[in-house]
Amino acid sequence: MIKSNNNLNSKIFDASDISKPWDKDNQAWWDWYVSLADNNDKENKIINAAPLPNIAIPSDDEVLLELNQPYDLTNDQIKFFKKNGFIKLKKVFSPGAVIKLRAKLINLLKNQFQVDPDKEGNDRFLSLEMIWPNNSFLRAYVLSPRLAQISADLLEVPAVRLYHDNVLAKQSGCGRTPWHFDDHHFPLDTNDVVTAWVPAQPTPIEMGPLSFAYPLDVHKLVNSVSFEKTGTGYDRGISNIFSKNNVSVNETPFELGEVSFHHNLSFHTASRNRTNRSRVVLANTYYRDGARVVDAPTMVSGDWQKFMPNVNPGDIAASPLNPICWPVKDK
Ligand SMILES: O=C(O)CCC(=O)C(=O)O
Repeated sequence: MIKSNNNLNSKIFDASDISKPWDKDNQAWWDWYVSLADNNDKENKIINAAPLPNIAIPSDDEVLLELNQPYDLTNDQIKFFKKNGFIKLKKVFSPGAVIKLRAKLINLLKNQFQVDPDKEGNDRFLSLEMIWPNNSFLRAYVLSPRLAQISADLLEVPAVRLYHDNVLAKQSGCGRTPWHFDDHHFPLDTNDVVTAWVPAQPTPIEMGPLSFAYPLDVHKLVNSVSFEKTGTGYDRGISNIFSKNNVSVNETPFELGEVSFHHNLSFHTASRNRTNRSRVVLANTYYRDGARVVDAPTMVSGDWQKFMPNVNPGDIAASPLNPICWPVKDK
C-alpha cells in the first residue's frame, strides 16, 4: 500500500524548523527525542528488578537454528494486528536465546558508551543502531527469518527488507518515551512497515514496557496535533486527546521470549524505567520490498541515510544494507 500524505505529515513538512535533515549523531537524536516526553509522573521511586533467571545458555549454533524456525500465526492473530496495529507474541525466542542476547548487547553498549548500562545514576536513553553489519552473531537476530516471516505475515506482503536495527537501553530512572507513531520517523512511502520490539529481559510494568494505543485508527484522532521541536506539547497533546476519547492502551509486562510487533501508524509510548536494571531492547524494523524513500525526509527521520547509503529521496529503498530478510533466498 502506498501511503497518502496525511495531515500530520503535511504539517511536519510545512514546519520550517524541523524540515531540515538531522545533522547530529544517532545518540544525540535520542537525547533530543526523549526530552519531548512529559514526565510529571508522581510514581518515580526506584525498585529492585527480580534477578535474571539462571538458565542454560544455548550455543551459537542452537541460537541460529532457533532464529531460522518459522513461527505460525493464526488468522485471528493477523486480524488482531490489522485492527489494532500491534500484537504481542509469546515464545518467539527461548529464554536462553534472550539472556544470551542481553549479555551481547550489554557488552556492545559498554564498549560504545564506556558505562555499565545497569549502573544506577545513569538515567539516559542509550541507542546503538546498525550493529548487524559488524557483528556476525547479532546479525542473526536482526536478519532473523523468524522475525521477518512474522513481519511479512502480519503485513500480508510477499517480501520484507530490513530498514534498521536499534539497540535501545532505557537506563534505571530514565523517563518516558513520548507518544508517537513511527510514520514520523521512517522516510518510506509505504505503510507496510513493522517494528519487532524484542526485550532482552523479562520486562515488568515498572521497567517501562512498550505500550500501544488501539485500535490502529486512533492515529486519526491526533492528526491535528502539531509536532513540536522542543518542549512536551506534542506528547501532552496526544495524551489529552486519548484521555478525552477514552482510548484504550495496552500496557502489559513482557515475559522472557515475548516480542511485540507494531505498525508504523500505531501510537505507542513507554513509561519511566523505575527499576534498578536497564531495559535493554533490540528493535528491528522491516518494510515491504519495493517501497521508496519519500521526497522530503525531515529531521524527525533521524540518521536515515546511514541505514540506506547512496539512496536518494524518491529512490527505491534497497541498498545493500536493506537485505530481503523474508523470504530466505536459496543458498
Ligand atoms: O523503546 C522505547 O521506549 C521506544 C521504542 C520505539 O518507539 C520503537 O521501537 O518504535
